Parts: sequence; structure tokens; C-alpha cells
Amino acid sequence: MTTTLETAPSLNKFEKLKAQKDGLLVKEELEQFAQSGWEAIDKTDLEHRLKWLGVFYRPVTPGKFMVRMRIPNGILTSTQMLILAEVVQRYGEDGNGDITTRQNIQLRGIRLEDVPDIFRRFEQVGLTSVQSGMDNVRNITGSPMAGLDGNELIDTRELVQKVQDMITNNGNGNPEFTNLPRKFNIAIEGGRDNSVHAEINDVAFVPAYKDGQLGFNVVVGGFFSAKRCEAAIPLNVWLPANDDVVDLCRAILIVYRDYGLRANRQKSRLMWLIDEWGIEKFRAEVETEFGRTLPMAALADEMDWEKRDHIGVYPQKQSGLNYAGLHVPVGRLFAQDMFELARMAEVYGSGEIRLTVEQNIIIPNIHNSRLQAFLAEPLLEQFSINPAPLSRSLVSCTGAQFCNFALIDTKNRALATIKALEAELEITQGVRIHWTGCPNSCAQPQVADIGLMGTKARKDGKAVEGVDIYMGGKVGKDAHLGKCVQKGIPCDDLLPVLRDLLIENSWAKPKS
Ligand code: SRM
Ligand code: SF4
Repeated sequence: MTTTLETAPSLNKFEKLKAQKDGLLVKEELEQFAQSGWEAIDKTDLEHRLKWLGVFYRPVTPGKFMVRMRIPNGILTSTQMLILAEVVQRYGEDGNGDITTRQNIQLRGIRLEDVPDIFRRFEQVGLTSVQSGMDNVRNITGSPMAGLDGNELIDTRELVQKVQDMITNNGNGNPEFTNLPRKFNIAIEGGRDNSVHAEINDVAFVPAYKDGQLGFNVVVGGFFSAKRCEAAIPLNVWLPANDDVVDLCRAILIVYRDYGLRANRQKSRLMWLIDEWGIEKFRAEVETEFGRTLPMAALADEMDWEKRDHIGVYPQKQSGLNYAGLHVPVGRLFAQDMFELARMAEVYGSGEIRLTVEQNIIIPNIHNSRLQAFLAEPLLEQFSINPAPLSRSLVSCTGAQFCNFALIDTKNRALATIKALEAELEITQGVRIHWTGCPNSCAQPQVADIGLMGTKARKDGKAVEGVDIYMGGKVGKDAHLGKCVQKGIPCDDLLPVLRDLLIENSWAKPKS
């Protein structure tokens, strides 16, 4: 029998679909898809290839698509936010925008017939959703305080943008990097508090001095998956904070693209290649691709602060200016909120809006003289600058409402549980609780003080929604991953378990 793409034994389903047709090619067919309607589209294009454009078919809500943006360094303008608000407003109750754990926004309720027009509107304001899903590089994260923080070491904004432009060909799509073995995460930290969770990225740059010069040490291979979770390890490379960073990302991506393991999708993330080769060989291959000698790592990095959450009002390094961090419960925004945020950023700030990996909003550049009026804005009752202590650090993935991998509902349950705990307990210390709907770990339960991962549990002989509990995740300096400490707690029985955990760990005491 002749071996064809369909019969080649070494190719899994995803490698086959990529080999048959590059995902980016659906860009040319978009107008036709919009006219024919989603039901008429080839199943593989619908369920998979559209993700190369950032358009996600949702089996839970057929016909109502999700669009995942790219917001480099989590920074957008009020004009861009207005466009995103207008896009979701059209869909009434179905439309909303979720802030993601990669400092990004996902739009919901989108109808395919509108996508060509939506993309034209994105282009007019410099937005793109290209290559944000499937085997592509995800939104590139950077310090949310870049350019504002008096204690900043490196301003990450320009570098993050340049790395995105290289990977996406300035947002037009770049077939060079549309067939990676798997998804790929990049983060660039410029501050002292590891605001991007460097350790959980496939490649991360962390500030470090070498011979008195400020640059980055590089760590590689961090990732979470249902099968395995690993913190990144040192590549033993230091680079100055210039275009070398872009070149190194490029070199690593080429090595990963050309040599990364593809046979088993559960073993395709970068760390599996590093395991197979050893870090020295991986470094050597990257150096060859980089085309010049890679300097050895600096002895220590400069990430020596506890992580800040940026909620509240703080002075910037620019005299007379402040930034306000607003807590957005589980990251969910509706069109009206998005319009309000855009208006407030314009009226009180410089029109800039920032997002954090904790799914919150920062409005920077508010002058002292405007602060009082800003603080009187009604939206701050909903998106508080001083939320209750458990709410303040709550993070949640999408969960069963829209995600077909989900084993449990997350966002609503997370909010209800926290509210009940705050009503019962006096919380004596901030506790970071992350809810994630399945072992894919999109809400990073392994970085939380208490991480809750959706699972199937048993109660009274019946299968019910449950969680595995993770504890001990440490963020900021000396970051390390938490571990699973209890398995299969039915969600209905969770409240007393959490209450006991909070009291036992001296995070809370019963209200007197
Ligand atoms: Fe994720 C798949 C949502 C951050 C690990 N993730 C998915 C999909 C696309 C599955 C699907 O098609 O339904 C989810 C879309 C649901 C929806 O409708 O929203 C989804 N992931 C998310 C978001 C929205 C969670 C959130 O509520 O914030 C985050 C979007 C980030 C972004 O803007 O791009 C999100 N996902 C993450 C992270 C966290 C991070 O990057 O720091 C991880 C763990 C880190 C990592 O990847 O190493 C993560 N998502 C996964 C995985 C497991 C990957 C693996 O190697 O096995 C999957 C499943 C997959 O890729 O096969 C997945
Ligand atoms: Fe969906 Fe699971 Fe990711 Fe939550 S963790 S968004 S349920 S894939």
C-alpha cells in the first residue's frame, strides 16, 4: 500500500491535519465560510484550522464562536477596547470578553458571518487574533508595570511587541511558525517580582546583571499539561536586553519546530525534547541556529521580590502620576464594562489599559489632580480597588460554561464559594485560590496557595463534579510549583474542607 498523509503510521491526527493544509490558509476562505454558514464548513477547518486565526468553534455553544486576541504585554488602547466592546455588544447576552491568564482577552458569542468584518475593524486599530490557538505561540506576556514602575529593571514593552511581530509577521500571519509540534508560551519579565510566572513558560527571560550590564537570563521548558507539569530550567544563557532576545526566540522556535517530538501529542511540548537531548545539546543546537556565541548565564537573576498583585492605587515613577489596579471578578467583562473602562482610561489616564495574568485591569497615568474624581466612578463599586481578601486573588479558567474539556463549572462556583467563605471567616492574610476546570491547568492551580482542579468524584455511589486540591505553589522570588494534596472532593462537600484548610494554615479564623 502506498503511504499517504492519511495512512502514515507516525502521524497523529493533528500532525496529519497540519500536513494536509496549513491552518493559516483558512484566512483566504474566511469570506466564503462567512457566506456559507458554519454548518457547511469542512469539520477539520471548523474545529481546528480556524484556531490559527484565533477563531474557536465552541461545541458547548454551537454557532457562537470565541475569538482569542493577542494583546502583547497585556497593553491595549481605549480605542482598541472600544472596538472589542462594540464587537461583543452586538451579541447581547451571549457577548462578553474574558481576561485570560495570559494577560489577554477572549471575545464570546461571535457569529462566523461577522468575522471578516470584525477582522477589518481589528486591522484598523492594530489588533490581531492571528496564531493564538492550536500549535502556535500564545500571547506573549510581559511585566504589567512596564514603563511605570520606579523599581523596574527593564521595560519589556518594545521587546514583547518585536517578538510578536517576528512570530506573526506583524500580525499578518507567518507560515514559518504555524506548524509547531504543540502550543508554545513565551514571557519576558522586566521587574523584580516575577509578575509573569516565568517558571511556567516554554521560554522566559528574567532580569539579570552580567559584568555590570543589565540583561536577561533565559529559562526553558516550563509547561503544564494533563500528563505532566514542569517548572522551566536554566538554558545557561544570558543576553543583553536588545534584539538578541528576538533572535533567540526565533532560534529556539526553529529548533523546536524542526526537531520537537511530534509522534505523541502528550509528549510534544518543548521540555520533552530537552529531556531527550539533554540541555547541553539543546543549547548547542539553539546556538548554531542563533548563528553566534551565546553568552553563559549570569550567576544570579534579580527576581528577589514577593509578587505584587497591583490591585489598588500606586504612584508611578513619573512624578504626579498613578496607576489604579481594578479587581475584575474572575476576569469577566461585559460590553458595558468595556465601554466604561475605555471611557475612564481616556478621561482620567492616557487612554491606556493594561491586563494582568491574574485576570485584572490596570489603568495607568492618572494625575494626582484627577484621582479623587476617578475614585468616585461607579464602576469601582463593581471592579474594586480594595476587594475582600479572598476575592482579591481569585483566578478561574473558563470551565463548563464554554469549554468542552471542562469537568466542572468554574467561574460561577469560584465566586459563590469565595463569597460563602468570606461571610463565615475572618481572613487574616491574602490567599491565592485558583480554580481550573480540568487537568489542562489553564488557571494554573500549581502556582496557587490553594489550587482546585476539576475532576469526577463519587458521592453516595454516584459520579458527581469534584476537585483535586493542590497546595504550596509559590510565586515571585524562589517560585516553585504546588502539589496535589487531596483528591476527588465532591464540589458539594468542598466548603467545609476549604474552611478547615484556611484555618489550619492560619490564613483565617472563625468570625467572632
Ligand atoms: Fe488553556 C486548551 C482556555 C491558559 C494549558 N485552554 C485550552 C482551550 C483552548 C480548550 C478548548 O478548545 O476549549 C480552552 C478554551 C476555553 C474557552 O472557551 O475559553 C483554554 N487557556 C485558556 C484560558 C482562556 C483560561 C482562562 O480562563 O484564562 C487561557 C488563555 C490564555 C491565552 O490568552 O492564550 C489559557 N492554558 C492556559 C495556561 C496558562 C498559561 O499559559 O500560563 C495553560 C498551562 C500552561 C501551559 O500551557 O504550559 C494552559 N490549555 C492548556 C492545555 C494543556 C496543554 C498541554 O500541553 O497539554 C490545553 C489543551 C491542549 O492544548 O491540548 C488548553
Ligand atoms: Fe477548559 Fe480545562 Fe482549560 Fe479550564 S483548564 S479552560 S476546563 S481546558
